[in-house]
Amino acid sequence: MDIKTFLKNAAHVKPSANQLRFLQETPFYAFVHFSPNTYTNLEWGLGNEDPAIFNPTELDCDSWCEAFLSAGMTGVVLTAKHHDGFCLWQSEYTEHCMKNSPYKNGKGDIVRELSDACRRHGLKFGFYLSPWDRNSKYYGTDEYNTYYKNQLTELLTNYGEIFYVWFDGACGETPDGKKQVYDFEGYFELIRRLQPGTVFFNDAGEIRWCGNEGGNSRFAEWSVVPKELCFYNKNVQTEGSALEGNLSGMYNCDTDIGSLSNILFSKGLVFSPSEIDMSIRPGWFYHENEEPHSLERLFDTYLRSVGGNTTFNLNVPPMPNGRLDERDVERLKQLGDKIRGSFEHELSADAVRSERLYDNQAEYIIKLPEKKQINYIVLRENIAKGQRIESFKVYRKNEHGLQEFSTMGTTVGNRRILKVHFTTDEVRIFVTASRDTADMDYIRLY
Ligand code: FUL
Repeated sequence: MDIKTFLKNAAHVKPSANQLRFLQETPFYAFVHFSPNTYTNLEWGLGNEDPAIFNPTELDCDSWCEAFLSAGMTGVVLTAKHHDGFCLWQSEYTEHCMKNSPYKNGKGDIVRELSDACRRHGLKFGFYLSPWDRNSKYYGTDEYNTYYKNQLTELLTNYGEIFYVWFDGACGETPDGKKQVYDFEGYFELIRRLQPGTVFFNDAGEIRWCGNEGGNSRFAEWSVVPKELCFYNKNVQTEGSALEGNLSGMYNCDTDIGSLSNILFSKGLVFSPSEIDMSIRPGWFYHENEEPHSLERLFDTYLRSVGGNTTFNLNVPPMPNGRLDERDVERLKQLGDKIRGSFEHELSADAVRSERLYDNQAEYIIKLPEKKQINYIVLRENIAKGQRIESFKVYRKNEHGLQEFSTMGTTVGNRRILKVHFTTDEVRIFVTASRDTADMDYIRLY
């Protein structure tokens, strides 16, 4: 296929209805790591922990939800089972679960408590079910896949609508060296059947890992990526360019995934947006001696994730008593206040926008009725039709005429937030390169 056709096709790779809803409704959500690790001060439990240690005597999931809402989050993802294999619900398939915790005399069900609380607060609920299981006697054999699917079925059928299932890729060995071959295709097929509206996270999934756990973002983040990289996403929408190449050695930690120079060698393209996952503290689980990250760091990560064409999954680990640490609650509230405060005054509401569209370039002119100080520019492409913009420049009018601001912008996609600082009554966004005619959903000035 010639390059022009390839480019045109790449510009029309579209999200599924589930992905689009996910991106629009849950750009920012909470991760909750809670397991026997909370009581042993570990990050990776061994699987031989006594279920009796798990006893969150003051658990109050409503207060978790209030804290998440105060940050502006719209969903919650709970570690229903981490690598230690302990299940936070009443599983029929193992004794290593809430049945043997003193909490509520063995009748406790944290998945139930949290999913109910989420519904009461208008938050979406999803879960993490670790495929790596250091407790299960089946681990390392075919039977384990059946065990895992049984647990997946319990979670997908007993707790109402699930917006997201987070599949960790970790795959450890048993003490005698057995490694599990995960039947991911089978797991995803089960989700499709039992909860057709769910989106799944996996290194090679419908939502993919950004490649680090420190909140780092890419210079240019594309949701349209080689199918070789997201091979569990079956929604392949274009053929490859037929150029001789091999991208299968690429990994999602690579700094550049979706750029033209890479996708030109792909065998086909899929729509798989990335998620930034990080913890509010250094560890995923609660450790008393750790402090939450600074507001500046979290807000900056928010701008580069939600405002950098990825979603933001921010972990907030409960304490052994089942409550959130006051320091984290306070930080979440500060973060929410900062986000709300930054995007409170939309200055472009009464602006006049005009546009000049060329083949693969475009110019958007936003004229304000009077001069205003602008701190943020937020752009969104009409992502339902695909991701197209490769690069853009920002100009603002001042007494010297139109002046270019700052460095070149890269991708836009679902949302690009630019931090600026100038006073003007006219802003121009010049799309310098696009894979097809740009289709800007909105440009907002704050
Ligand atoms: C990793 C796990 O090993 C960590 O414990 C944590 O759950 C993180 C979100 O994913 O792969």
